[in-house]
Amino acid sequence: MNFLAEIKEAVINGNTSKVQEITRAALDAGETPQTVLNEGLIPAMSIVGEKFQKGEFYISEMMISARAMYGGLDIVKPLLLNQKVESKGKAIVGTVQGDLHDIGKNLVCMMLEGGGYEVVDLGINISPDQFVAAVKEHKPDFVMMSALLTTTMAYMGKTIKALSENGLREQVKIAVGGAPVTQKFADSIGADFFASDAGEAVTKANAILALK
Ligand code: B1M
Repeated sequence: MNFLAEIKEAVINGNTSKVQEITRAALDAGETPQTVLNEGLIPAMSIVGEKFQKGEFYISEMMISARAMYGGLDIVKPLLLNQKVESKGKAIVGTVQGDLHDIGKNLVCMMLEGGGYEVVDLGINISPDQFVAAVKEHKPDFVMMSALLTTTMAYMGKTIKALSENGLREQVKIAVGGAPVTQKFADSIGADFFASDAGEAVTKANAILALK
């Protein structure tokens, strides 16, 4: 079995120490941190989701796998952040109200930091009012929202509405993402852009800044 397949298996099995051991071995053998992340750690969580959907995994097992993924992330994160360049702009990032999923949101924060952005991570279960307060306090260039549940996606639109009602909409560029989110949905709620993954959140933010 190759390293990436072994990482996936260890994440699925929720074996944090094994994930860390193989992640280190993979990096020592010359795999890049991006490959370990994008072809090992992230796809493992998709398989975990499929198992949950099929009834093969309970929530407790999803949580244990998430913890194991974080074990690998702890190792690759400093390597990805080493590629840091000068500060480009500020982004506030949060998972929307009612939603507790944070892995994708944390990856977005990590890639933004690695891409030279100042990041204010609001955390999970962030209400429209909390986003509004954060925009007033931090005056960011970007507001980035993550949602993993079809039921919580609606809070993205509610947050944009709340920003408009508070006269803040034109001060920020708003980006949305997360597994159930699509370009069509982003357009329907009036977001400035949709990013399908954390890397795209950075490249699209860069493109917007270049236009300013
Ligand atoms: Co949950 N969960 N979960 N879960 N969970 C999903 C999302 C689900 C698809 C599983 C399934 O049924 N197949 C399903 C949602 C169904 C739906 O609504 N369509 C689901 C469910 C139902 C639930 C509960 C309701 C289960 C229950 O209680 N009955 C519950 C809800 C809790 C809540 O939030 N209120 C729940 C709970 C949990 C755990 C707590 C156990 C755990 C989360 C742990 C944590 O985050 N710390 C968990 C997990 C781990 C998952 C799966 C298995 C994995 C999610 C993940 O981390 N993926 C997930 C299945 C799946 O997604 N296939 C599932 C890896 C991550 C890197 O991907 O977050 O998509 P993702 O991020 C990507 C992109 O989407 C993008 O970048 C990342 C890649 O670079 N991206 C952005 C994300 N946010 C972005 C923001 C941006 C840009 C890009 O801003 C611009």
